[in-house]
Amino acid sequence: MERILVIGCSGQIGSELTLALRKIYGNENVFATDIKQPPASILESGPFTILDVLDYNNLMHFAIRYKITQVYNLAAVLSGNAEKIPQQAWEINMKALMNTLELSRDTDANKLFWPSSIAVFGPTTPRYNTPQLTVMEPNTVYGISKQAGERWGEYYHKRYGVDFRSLRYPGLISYQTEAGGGTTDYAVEIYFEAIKNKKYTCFLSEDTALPMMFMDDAIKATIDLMEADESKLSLRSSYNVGGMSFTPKDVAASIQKHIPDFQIDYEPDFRQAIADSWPASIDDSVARSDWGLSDKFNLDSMTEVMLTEIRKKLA
Ligand code: AKB
Repeated sequence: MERILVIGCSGQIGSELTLALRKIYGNENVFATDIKQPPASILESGPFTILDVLDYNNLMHFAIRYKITQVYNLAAVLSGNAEKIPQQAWEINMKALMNTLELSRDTDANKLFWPSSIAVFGPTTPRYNTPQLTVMEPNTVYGISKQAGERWGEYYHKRYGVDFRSLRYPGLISYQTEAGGGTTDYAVEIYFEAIKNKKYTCFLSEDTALPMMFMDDAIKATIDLMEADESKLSLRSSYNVGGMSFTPKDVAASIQKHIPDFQIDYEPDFRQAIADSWPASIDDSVARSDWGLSDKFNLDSMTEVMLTEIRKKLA
């Protein structure tokens, strides 16, 4: 019987992943935790505890007390916010990871999921169809922490047998919980603003292509990776996940198919330099052949779901 700890259940990924895990493993077996209150759907469907991943003693006592066997550690300061507080972001991102690696080594919570990101790549990386193995010289504090984290995960797997699994998420797009502090956030905000005000000022320039994925596909990929037979995993750093690739101009055109008078203008800020250092598209063939990564949504099918669901939510 699996007993799962989700750290960061109130965030963009956590709020949806927790519910998906509860459907599979049973509400009472998925322990949602965060330092802030989660949405009602999480509070009402199963256990929730305020827990700070940076407090190792508490974390360890929690895992032992509830006989945790798997951990999803989703706590992180994202790329845009991290550039405002580089030292703190480094400390938080690395300590959160190291505490869960130690937890997996010290207790029965041996299986650990930790999200990496396309931010591990940098300006010297091939920009199109970026391969799994390539030059990686990230120049953002978030990217440096994700790259170091991948190395630590692989190290704990080889040295201590921790069942570390990870995906390099592209920008994730969802209608449930808004993104917080990332460079790809525009691709979520644009849908909310299209419905609320029929206009959006984008903080990236119109031709900035980035890899993106609809949340349903990301949740499925995450659970598929965690459920994959160990023998199928040829790498224990982190798998490239491509999803789709589009620019702000492409999303605007996709929205205009449903809201013809939607308007967009562009005022690039400091996040433009971050986006310019990241890949435009990703080669995820290793994940596809190792454990069967597959995704369903393209830009137009995602736009349809986003607009329909946000309308319902705001009604
Ligand atoms: C961010 O923009 O910081 C994140 C990411 C791509 O990891 N969404």
